[in-house]
Amino acid sequence: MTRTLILASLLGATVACAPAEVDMPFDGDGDGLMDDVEANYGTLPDNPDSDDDGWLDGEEIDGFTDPTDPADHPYTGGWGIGACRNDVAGETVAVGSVAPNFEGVDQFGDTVRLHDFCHNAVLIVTGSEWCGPCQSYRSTMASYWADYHERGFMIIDLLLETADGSAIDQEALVRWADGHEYAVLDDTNGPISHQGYVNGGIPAISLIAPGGEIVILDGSPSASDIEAILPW
Ligand SMILES: [Ca+2]
Ligand SMILES: [Ca+2]
Ligand SMILES: [Ca+2]
Ligand SMILES: [Ca+2]
Repeated sequence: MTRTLILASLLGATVACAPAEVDMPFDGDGDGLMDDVEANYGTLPDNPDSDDDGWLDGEEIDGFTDPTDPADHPYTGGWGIGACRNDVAGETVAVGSVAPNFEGVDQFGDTVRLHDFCHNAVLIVTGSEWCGPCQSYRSTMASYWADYHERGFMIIDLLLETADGSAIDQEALVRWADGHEYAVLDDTNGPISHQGYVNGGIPAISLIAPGGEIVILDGSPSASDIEAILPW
């Protein structure tokens, strides 16, 4: 077959296939979800961000968040959410029990939920700005983060009070995070910490395994304690 004939037959094949392509799956709004599956998720095929929360419908499905709920979206902090987020049955705050879910506002203004990190080993640290040992412990957290973050390790740092003992605001969260990449949450008056995470002084440190079981409560988790439960 000559080159011209091959070309002609290729062109012919293209023309012959054209009518079928009308029914091919198509992502009309460019959000990563094909038109014909958007209905399955309750999203709109002509709107890339159906709930107007700033995250594309496809990004939300990939990130295990609800593309129809503006209060639920991937984290600005970039922390991955586990597919198991809604399957964790919280029990009580006690060693050997599955930690109940909690939520608090982070340094980016997002609401962070513990069970979103059901696939991670999670270090929970409670401190206050006025507390010297809490300030010192941040270098330990930074070290753990650098060593283990890539292996499924998460830190949730709960902040109770500012340096002068007043309530935490967004500025205080950003100041305390100081560029660190883990989550720092407003825990003014201790709605989270006082569920059982602080039983004496601060910093109070607990360790939760993937799946949500509390392995150390208000104790002194070591690097080897963390390594023993890293998911990957
Ligand atoms: Ca789409
Ligand atoms: Ca859409
Ligand atoms: Ca969205
Ligand atoms: Ca959403």
